[in-house]
Amino acid sequence: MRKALITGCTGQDGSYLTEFLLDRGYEVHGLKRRSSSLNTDRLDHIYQDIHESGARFFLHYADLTDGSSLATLLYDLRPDEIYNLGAQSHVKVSFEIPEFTADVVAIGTLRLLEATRRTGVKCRFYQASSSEMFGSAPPPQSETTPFHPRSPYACAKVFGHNITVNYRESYGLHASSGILFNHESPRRGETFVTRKITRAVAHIKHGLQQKLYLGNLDARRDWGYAPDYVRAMWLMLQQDTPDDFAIGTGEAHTVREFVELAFTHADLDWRDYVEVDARYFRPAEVDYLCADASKARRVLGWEPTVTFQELVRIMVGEDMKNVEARLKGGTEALQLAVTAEGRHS
Ligand code: NAP
Ligand code: F7E
Repeated sequence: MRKALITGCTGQDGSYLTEFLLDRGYEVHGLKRRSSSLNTDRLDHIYQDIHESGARFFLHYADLTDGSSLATLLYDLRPDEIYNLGAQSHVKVSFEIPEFTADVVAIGTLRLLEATRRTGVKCRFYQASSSEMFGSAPPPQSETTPFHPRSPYACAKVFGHNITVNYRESYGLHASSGILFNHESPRRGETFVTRKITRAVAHIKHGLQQKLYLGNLDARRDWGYAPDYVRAMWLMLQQDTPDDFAIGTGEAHTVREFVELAFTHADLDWRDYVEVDARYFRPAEVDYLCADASKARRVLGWEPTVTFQELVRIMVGEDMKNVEARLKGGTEALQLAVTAEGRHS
């Protein structure tokens, strides 16, 4: 049985990747960091009681800011594949906590690579690089586009990317970087723009919210569907030769277009509800990201399966259902959470 270790297991991508690997028969070990309240909501539905025979999903306390915890985990588990998804991943927040962001995103990656090298574990390594690294470089962006990062987060990701390439070249590590463009889902963090919009649509439709305050409506992003993107991560580690791949749909839309479509799904006119609040502007913006993912199509055979229109529909639909379930005071979600508490110590 192949064994995978995922940092950032409790995040959007980590939860989809866990499902994807369990479906393929892997034993999956997730790194979770200590928090004062439960932080495993996205994994509750796949929780397996470790006391039951046949359990293939395990969570371990560790932290990308704690090198010894990473080395211990690697030494004990000896995984075949490592997926480094852990990050302070919010671009705007990275301007407010730049040192922490760099510590987790840049040095955290180095700590994990170094732990891999020092423990001598023979494994394949995936680095979650980001289209934010391209920053102000004009679209379309591909693996060969020069980086021009525009935030502490993006600068830290450039370091994480370069150090991954360096460990590949210096030590022969099978290390690949996925330069992923924005990818979203109903599990997207609530403060990223897409989820902020789709939640607001559901709240407004049910009379729970009056206004939606947003920042720059003119920014263009290449938005895809997260489950498609975790498949690309896995495909990269199945190649004989490690390499870097840009992953995106090749289609960009403005934030305004996302807003308009999301409100239309709920039969609402966005102009009645959306206001611009400069608080959400960034000190430096990334105006236009759009992927040239032709290398991934050619080498990995990767294609996105969900269009922009479908993505918006899926996200609005799920947030509508969430609100309706909460309004009905259903017990199903509560039951899941209670069952999952067994994993916390
Ligand atoms: P996310 O939902 O924000 O998840 C981030 C994960 O990192 C969470 O599990 C978080 O744990 C964990 N984490 C944060 N600080 C940590 C630390 N000090 N030590 C260990 N783990 C830590 O992010 P995502 O959208 O799934 O993205 C996954 C990765 O891909 C990230 O590296 C992100 O930067 C990168 N990326 C994302 C996109 C995108 O569009 N989604 C595009 C390109 C690249 P908690 O749950 O405890 O907070
Ligand atoms: O912003 C604009 C904002 O925060 C998208 C992360 O996963 O993808 C993500 O980074 C755009 C920006 O994502 C609001 O100014 C307007 O232009 O959803 P976002 P991001 O910054 O593109 C990359 C690839 C990553 O790697 C990151 O980890 O939307 N925008 N109004 C807003 N953004 C937010 N968050 N909130 C607003 O109110």
